[in-house]
Amino acid sequence: MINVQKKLQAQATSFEETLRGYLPDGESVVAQAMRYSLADGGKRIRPALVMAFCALFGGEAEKATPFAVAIEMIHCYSLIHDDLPCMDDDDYRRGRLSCHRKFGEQAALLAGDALLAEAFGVAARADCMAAIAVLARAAGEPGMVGGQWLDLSHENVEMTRAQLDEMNRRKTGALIAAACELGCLAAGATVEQTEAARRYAGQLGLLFQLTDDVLDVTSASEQLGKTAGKDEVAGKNTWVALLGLERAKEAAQELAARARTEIAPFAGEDTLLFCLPGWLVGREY
Ligand code: GRG
Repeated sequence: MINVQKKLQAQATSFEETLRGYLPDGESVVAQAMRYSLADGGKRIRPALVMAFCALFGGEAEKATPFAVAIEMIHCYSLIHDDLPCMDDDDYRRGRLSCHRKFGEQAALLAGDALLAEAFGVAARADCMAAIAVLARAAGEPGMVGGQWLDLSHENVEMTRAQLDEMNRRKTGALIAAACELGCLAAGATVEQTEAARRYAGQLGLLFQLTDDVLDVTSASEQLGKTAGKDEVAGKNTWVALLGLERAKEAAQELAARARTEIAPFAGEDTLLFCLPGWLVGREY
């Protein structure tokens, strides 16, 4: 069994080295806010997925790098906007002040917008139109933005399990699925390989949000680096609200098992892709 946490941390350190070459170098407050939100912290799971799928299917790391950077830029933009007062309104992110608390709402909104634009510029360097389409769909209304709207528009309105799945598949799962698919594109994976990656990503995306919901209830703010216990206060639809804590934890095990089953024909038991679902079930941050 590999040590997933150690591997993710080592990959995050190496990715942050790469990311330095892509940071905006402007002096404006917006550029400072972009650097602040991109530069430090974060588990960097989405770039790790891009690189892992590229390697799994025999691609070269250099081909996947622009996609890894682009997807992390989109993720960081989403965190900036998610923390704004008109969204989920949080003062902390990754253990420090959220972007708008540090730089003001106007600069934070624009930093998020600029990161989204920059992400497409970086991805375009790989000269792959299919990748641009994957990113656009995952980030936009069919994906993350649409999922965020379902979340915000259903505060204090109870969802069914199907609606909860749909929200999570779009809000959190779409970007995770795009990361896996971009790795496949960078490697020139076959249709069969790409379809397996999509099925794995489908389980992983749901699992990722499920464990995020559990941590909101079970962890302290210091551990999470953001304010804990907010979901219930805000009347959010979460796995914990729908199933209760214990059943939610069981569902996490089920999703992890399904993700492993999907990837097992391609990735050995000592790989990050095989071990990541199990690590997510027990993650502490
Ligand atoms: C377009 C105005 C406007 C807003 C959009 C897109 C959006 C706002 C919000 C995105 C939804 C969102 C933030 C979903 C949560 C996904 C999630 C679990 C994030 C945490 O990801 P981690 O744990 O974070 O990977 P780190 O800090 O490790 O990178």
